[in-house]
Amino acid sequence: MRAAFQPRLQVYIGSKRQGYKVEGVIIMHDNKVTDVLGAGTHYYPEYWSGDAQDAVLADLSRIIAAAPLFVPRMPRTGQPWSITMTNAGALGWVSDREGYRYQPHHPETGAAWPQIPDALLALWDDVTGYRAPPECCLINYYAAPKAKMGLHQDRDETALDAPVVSVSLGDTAVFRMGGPQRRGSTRSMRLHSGDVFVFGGPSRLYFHGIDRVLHGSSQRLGTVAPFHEGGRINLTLRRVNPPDNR
Ligand code: MD3
Ligand code: FE
Repeated sequence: MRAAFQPRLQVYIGSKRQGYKVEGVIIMHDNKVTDVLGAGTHYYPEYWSGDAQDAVLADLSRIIAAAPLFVPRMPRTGQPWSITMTNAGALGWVSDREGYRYQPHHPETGAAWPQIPDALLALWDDVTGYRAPPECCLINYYAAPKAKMGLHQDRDETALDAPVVSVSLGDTAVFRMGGPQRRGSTRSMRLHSGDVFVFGGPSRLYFHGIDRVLHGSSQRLGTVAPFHEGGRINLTLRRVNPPDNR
C-alpha cells in the first residue's frame, strides 16, 4: 500500500559552476506524478511505507548473503567504481575490463543470481503494466560518503520498449537527468527513501547519473546487515530481452 501524503517534486536547473535555481515544483495527484518533464518519466514519492521498505531491505540482505556485493570496474582501464553492486533475476548486469554485459551468473562465485523478490515483481506489474516480468534487478550500494555515478545512458538491453523502474532506499540522492544527448542541458532532482521512478518513453534513453548522496540523511539502512555503514541503495528493475510471444 502506498503512503498517503502529498509531497512536492522540486526540479532544479543549472550547473555546479552557475549554481542552481528551482525550475518548478510539481504537486502530485493520487500519490503519483505523471510524465515528469514531459519525457515519459513517472514518479511515485514514497511508494512504500517505512515497514514495507524494511521488508525489501530484509529481502536484499538475503540476496547479498547468496550473491555478495562486488566492485564493478571500468572497461579497458579496470578502474574501480565508487559503488558496489550485485543482482537478482535470470540476468545480472556486470562491468569489468571486458566491458558491460548481462550474464546469468555472479562474476566471482559463478552461481546463478537469486530470484527477484515478490514485492519487486508486484511493483513492476503495478507501475509498468508491461506484458512480461523483469529479468534483472540491479542492486547498487552507495556506502562511501563520496560514492557517485557519472552521467550515462542505459542501453545494454534489447527490450527498449520496456521502462526501467528505479527504487531508492536510505540516504537521499542528488539525481541528475539530462536528455538524449550527452551534451544537452540537465536537471537535478532529489531521490528519497521509498521513492519509485519509472523511466519509459523518450526518458528510457536519457542520460542520467548520481552527483552525490546526502550522507546520514536517513537512518533506515544502519540496522540491516550488510548495510551498517548506512548510505543508499538503488534498485533498478529491467527487462533485458523482448518477451517471446509464441
Ligand atoms: C533513466 N542508477 O543503475 S537511478 C543505473 O541511483 C543507474 O544508482 C542510478 O543509473 C542509481 O543504471 C540512478 C535512476 C535511473 C535508473 C535507470 C535509468 C534513471 C534512469 C534508465 C534509463 C533512464
Ligand atoms: Fe543508469
